[in-house]
Amino acid sequence: MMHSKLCDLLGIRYPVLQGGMAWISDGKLAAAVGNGGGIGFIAAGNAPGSYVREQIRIAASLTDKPFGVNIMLLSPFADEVAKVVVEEKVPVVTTGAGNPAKYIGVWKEAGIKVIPVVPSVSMTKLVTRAGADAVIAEGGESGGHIGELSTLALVPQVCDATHLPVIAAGGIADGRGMAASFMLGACGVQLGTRFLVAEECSVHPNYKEKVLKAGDIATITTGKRLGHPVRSLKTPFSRALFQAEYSQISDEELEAMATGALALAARDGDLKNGCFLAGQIAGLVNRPQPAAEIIQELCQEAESLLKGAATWVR
Ligand code: TUI
Repeated sequence: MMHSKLCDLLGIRYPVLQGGMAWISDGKLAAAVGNGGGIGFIAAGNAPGSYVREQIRIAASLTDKPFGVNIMLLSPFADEVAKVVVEEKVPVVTTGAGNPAKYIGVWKEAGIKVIPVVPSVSMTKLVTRAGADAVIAEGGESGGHIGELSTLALVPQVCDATHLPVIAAGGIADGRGMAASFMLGACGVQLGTRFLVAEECSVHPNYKEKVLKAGDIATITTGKRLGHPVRSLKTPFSRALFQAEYSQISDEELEAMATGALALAARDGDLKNGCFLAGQIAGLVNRPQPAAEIIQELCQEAESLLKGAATWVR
């Protein structure tokens, strides 16, 4: 059975995290992942504290296993959500899209385990000093807001920069990715794209269909000009946004073009105007499955690969 120090730190059976996906990962998905032995995360995204509180209560009603909240630090509601997780006694918080240092003290005092996403060695060192419990080294293969480095280059450099447990993310959707991550020094993995098609994921069916049909070069990165690159599936919208970045239009107009597109994809399944965030590994995700089955399959594959690895050595 796959087991690591991350399981002991978080009180979970398998070292598998479901990544926070704005507008997508809710209390129902987080509970299903928890019941399957991993740990699920409710994505706060750009939502207010009241939404996050509601989803926390839904998750708590569906599982007695631990679950967490992912806080997107660019959100105007980040301060509000930071208080909600304390009030609701959420056991684990992951953060993304920024530096969480100013919250870490309060969260630690409340007994919350803090796991920031780090896109670089410098952010790894900063959050290690600030008191984080573990880090998620997320490579640019991921869907959504991404950093510069690929997972293969980032994970070992992050492992060398901190004594904390490192969770690998970005481009992982099966046991091969999980086994490779452990070889790089990680003691856990975080998956987004594969959980997007979990049966318990309530995203619009068109979104799932797009992920299931995606091939290897189905994604595109936009937002570089505005300083926050975002990976999504190619659609008429994302191609137009990509082209607009290299045109004369102002940053404000560009920003306005992108606003609301995430909700159009996740809630309405709008194939023309929606922004369908997904990782480069979407091409490998071909089957909807219950969350528990995804976790089982992932860990069994990784285990047999790691056990067989000795055949490479004489
Ligand atoms: O956060 C994510 N992925 C996301 S967030 C999101 S919602 C969104 N909405 C509007 C604009 C942008 C995003 C969709 N996908 N992943 C974690 C992640 N964090 N990736 C990269 C980072 C990151 C980047 C910079 C973490 C820290 C950081 O620090 C920079 C600094 O120095 O403050």
